[in-house]
Amino acid sequence: MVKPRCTATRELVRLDGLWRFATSSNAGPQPWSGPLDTPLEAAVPASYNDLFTDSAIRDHVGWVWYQRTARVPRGWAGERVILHFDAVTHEGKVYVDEHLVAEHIGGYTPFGADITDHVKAGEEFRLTVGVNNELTNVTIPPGTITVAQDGRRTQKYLHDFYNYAGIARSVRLCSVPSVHIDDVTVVTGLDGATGTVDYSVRTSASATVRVRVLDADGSRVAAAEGANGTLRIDDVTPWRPGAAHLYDLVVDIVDGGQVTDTYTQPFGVRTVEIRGRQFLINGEPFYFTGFGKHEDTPVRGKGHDDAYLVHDFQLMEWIGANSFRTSHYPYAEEVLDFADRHGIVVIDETAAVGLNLAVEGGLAGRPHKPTFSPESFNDDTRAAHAQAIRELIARDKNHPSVVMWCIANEPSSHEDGAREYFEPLVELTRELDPTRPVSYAAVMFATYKNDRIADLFDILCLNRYYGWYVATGDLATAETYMGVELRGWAEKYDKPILMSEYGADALPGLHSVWDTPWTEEYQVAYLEANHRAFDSVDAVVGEHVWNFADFQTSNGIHRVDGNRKGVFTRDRRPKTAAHALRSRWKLLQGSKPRTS
Ligand code: GCB
Repeated sequence: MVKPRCTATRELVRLDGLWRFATSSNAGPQPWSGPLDTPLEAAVPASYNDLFTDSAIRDHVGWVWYQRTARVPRGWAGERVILHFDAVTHEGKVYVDEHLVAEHIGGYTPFGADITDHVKAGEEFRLTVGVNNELTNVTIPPGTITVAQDGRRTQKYLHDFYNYAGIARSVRLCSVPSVHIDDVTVVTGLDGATGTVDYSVRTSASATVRVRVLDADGSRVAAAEGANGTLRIDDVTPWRPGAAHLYDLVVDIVDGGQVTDTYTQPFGVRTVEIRGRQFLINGEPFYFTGFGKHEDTPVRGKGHDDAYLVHDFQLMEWIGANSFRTSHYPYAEEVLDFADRHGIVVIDETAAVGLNLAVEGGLAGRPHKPTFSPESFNDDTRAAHAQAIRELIARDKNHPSVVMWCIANEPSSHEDGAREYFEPLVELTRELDPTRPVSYAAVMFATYKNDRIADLFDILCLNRYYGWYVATGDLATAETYMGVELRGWAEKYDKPILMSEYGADALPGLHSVWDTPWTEEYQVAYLEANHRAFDSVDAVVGEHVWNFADFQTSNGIHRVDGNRKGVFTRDRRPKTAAHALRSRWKLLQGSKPRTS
């Protein structure tokens, strides 16, 4: 499925705006069978949780219903009509009038439905969408539902961000010709000054395919006929971090001299490679500076917002960040398109966060149930995880900004069963995309001594909180621990190491002359101590601070209106640490600091 685009043969109608809304308790037994009888309206795109003042809606566990009417443009007679959802979190059921037209599980990847047989050009239809936020041991991410003593259903999950749900990204009605382009894949290489572009096009029926490559000024730089092939671009301008350059691959289906479908796929020419302990982009060593982020803003929750998109990228540029990780789920496609156009490097993550029963037990010092077992995370969990990987790569394979896949955050990789669980998933990822390195972000309980899966991956991504969860308030010890650990991983695995998380909470306005956790000064000193350790180890190829901005979590005694490890506040104001990071990163400019 290609991303919906308006082209000479395809049109789009956006269905964003206000939709009627009700939780299952107020929606009647068959909410799709007629107009939803409700006083509430919800914004799309947005998570629904923070829109209303009623905590019964915010904390609702189960189905909610959205409804609106839509009209098929009268000019679409004879075309296929497709409904496209960028994300319905976590499970969606779509009805056109009384007909169930799509079901999808997985809250951060797109899906569509061909509704041609249920609608007529020029006429209106009723569109009802059921959205379910339930997380179980076989969903990605996982969670559990319990029933409280008073009968309320409540949800627990193993990840540290609020379980926002709803229609968080755009909904579109699209027209496509009956014989159409279904999928386009582009893989690029560099051969001296020439760019190579291996392309492959899938069509809905057998058809004659023509392709051409246009440079940014519209000039044609290569062309070919056939559904697969290799194009060569002489004097290519590569896509580089900080200096994006995009070409367009224009794909046409031609029938009797007429173009019957046309689709434009932007791409950049660049290579990614791991050589020894280095991470190379276009053959040059790259040092990552940036953040683990979240899609999280006041009121909208995880709803995509172009204004925050622009502002967040401005702040990243201001601070000298050249990259970020889509922790802990695939972000809206608009974010990756923007990164492509602005030369920001992306580590693209699945929503497999929380495959770990050791974290809670470990922090409380309690024994825990085995993480990988038939009762907890089992073959069905792995099947859901495999599907999440397939959908992520299918959606994001053509983005030059995406330089690596991260298939899980903090799984219990030191436990029995971890290797059996992960080996087939790593194989699957490599099969689907042999061109990008594969990683996972390792939890602190998985050390270089006991981790069981690191050798399966291309690079070591470490989440470490020395000076915060460990050696709290003692930065000298934290620095020593960090250095020892880094040297341990580097010697054992001889692979590059990316610090994929390190960070300390800070409450803006809280100050101290001593090393006092939660103060702005402590956040700065914490980062400096960690940086000294990173700079002393050659294998470290980058640093992603946790987190770009404060974000909402479920309630907990370690959280003060959410997680406060942001370098920016939730409304994107800089804490003192932002200025300190800026001084360091503006000097680095994508190169490793030269020390010893
Ligand atoms: C982690 C997790 C991240 C949390 C963070 C924290 O290791 O990967 O999701 O938010 O720690 O602040 O505890």
